[in-house]
Amino acid sequence: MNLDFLKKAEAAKPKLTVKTHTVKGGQVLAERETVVYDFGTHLVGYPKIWFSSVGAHYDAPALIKVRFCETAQELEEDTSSYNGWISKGWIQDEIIHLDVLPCAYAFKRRFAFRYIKAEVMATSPKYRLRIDKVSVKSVTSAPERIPVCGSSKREKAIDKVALKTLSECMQYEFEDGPKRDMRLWLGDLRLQALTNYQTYRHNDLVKRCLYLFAATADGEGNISQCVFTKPDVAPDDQSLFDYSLLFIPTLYDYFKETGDRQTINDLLPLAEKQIEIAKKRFDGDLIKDCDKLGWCFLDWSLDLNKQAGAQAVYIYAEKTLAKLLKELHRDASPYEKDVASKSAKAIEGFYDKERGLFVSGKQRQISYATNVWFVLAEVFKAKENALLLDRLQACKEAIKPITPYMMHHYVQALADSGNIGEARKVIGEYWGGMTERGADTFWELFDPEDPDQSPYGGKAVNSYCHAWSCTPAYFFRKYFAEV
Ligand code: RAM
Repeated sequence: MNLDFLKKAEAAKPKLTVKTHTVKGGQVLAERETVVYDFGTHLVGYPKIWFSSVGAHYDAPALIKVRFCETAQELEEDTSSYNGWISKGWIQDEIIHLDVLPCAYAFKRRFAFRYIKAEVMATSPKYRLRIDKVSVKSVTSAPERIPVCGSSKREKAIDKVALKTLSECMQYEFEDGPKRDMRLWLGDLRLQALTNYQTYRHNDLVKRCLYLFAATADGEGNISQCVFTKPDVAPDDQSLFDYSLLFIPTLYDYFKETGDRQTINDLLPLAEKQIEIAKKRFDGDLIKDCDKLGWCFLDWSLDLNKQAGAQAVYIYAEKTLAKLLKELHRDASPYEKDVASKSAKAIEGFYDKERGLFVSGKQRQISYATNVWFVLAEVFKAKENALLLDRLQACKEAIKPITPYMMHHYVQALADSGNIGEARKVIGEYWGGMTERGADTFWELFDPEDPDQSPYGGKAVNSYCHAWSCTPAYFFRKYFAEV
């Protein structure tokens, strides 16, 4: 652990703003009866419920099941049937005993929710349970309010939800999702930081997160995919090829925004290290494929082949590093040379001239992920890229994005290749698809063709307030000037 970097991260730790929200109770419930409280919007915080008994003196503990839901659909889900590959522990169901009545039960966990559903599992024939009041102390490190923008009702609704999504994920760190995983992930951080620069401008929080990744890099400079902060700061034991490389643009964007030379001087060597480490995955100038799920992320689609997309992310990151070095008046030529040879080899190895699209893996798979990253890497010029994206749109077999994370990159690719109109349309349709389904915050996954998607083997652990989906607030302010 680099203690100097850790110190700098801790010095930038924010204070949280706490707000109390209360809903009135008064409901009297017998066994097996339920009640739902709606707080009107998504909250991240610590709930408390006031209970009392009605009837004779209570003569047995009350047993209650309390469920916290980010969306109304979750209220009716059968969470007990979830058997996926990530922990059931994320499901926001609590079973509590009340031994003394009346009482105020304060939940120790922090929850992310709009709705609270309480179901009485047991009282006794002598008494019924009354819920007198429910309150929540919500927490965020985002400053109070940002005016909503957008030039239509739909855009305004999208922007409002995007701003809310980001502020809910702004805690002591930029969290990926306040329900799950409640921690700092590099790919998410990059998009949160971009949106933050256009909105809350809490730049010290970005700085803290950059130093947290840097402090926890291993002896060789491997940056982990995510960082734990409780009970102590610690890295995850895995890295993702693309996430580690995205440390470079995250640092570059931070520098462009703040001009903070000190942070750059501290972290630039680590940024350069990421290229050196990533290079080991290449055979000459072509990246080797790998069938291990999670060697490289790009998107949550489990069928996605990552080989070509990974090479594109490498080129993108190395180009950004070269740009940064030049701005600092340092020698970027070795990186520029490498970019040129890796780009030429990528065209030779992955570009299907007949189809006019990049393909990936032995199966020559076509996907949005692969092609979008080649557009972002600017392997071709903007005009050619615009045509490539047209062909991609027309290609029926292309694997589509299933996360707002990948969708963000698609919209960015459209904007970079000059098709602002289409970028805006995609935001309206995709993110609008979520607001029109009642989203208060944007979801981790959204596949309009399959709303029940989950890469985890069950929706019960899906997160419905997910950092990487907040970027319409960035696009609106950065690209759609008139809004
Ligand atoms: C999910 C996390 C996070 C993402 C990784 C790759 O489990 O929620 O948002 O960055 O996967």
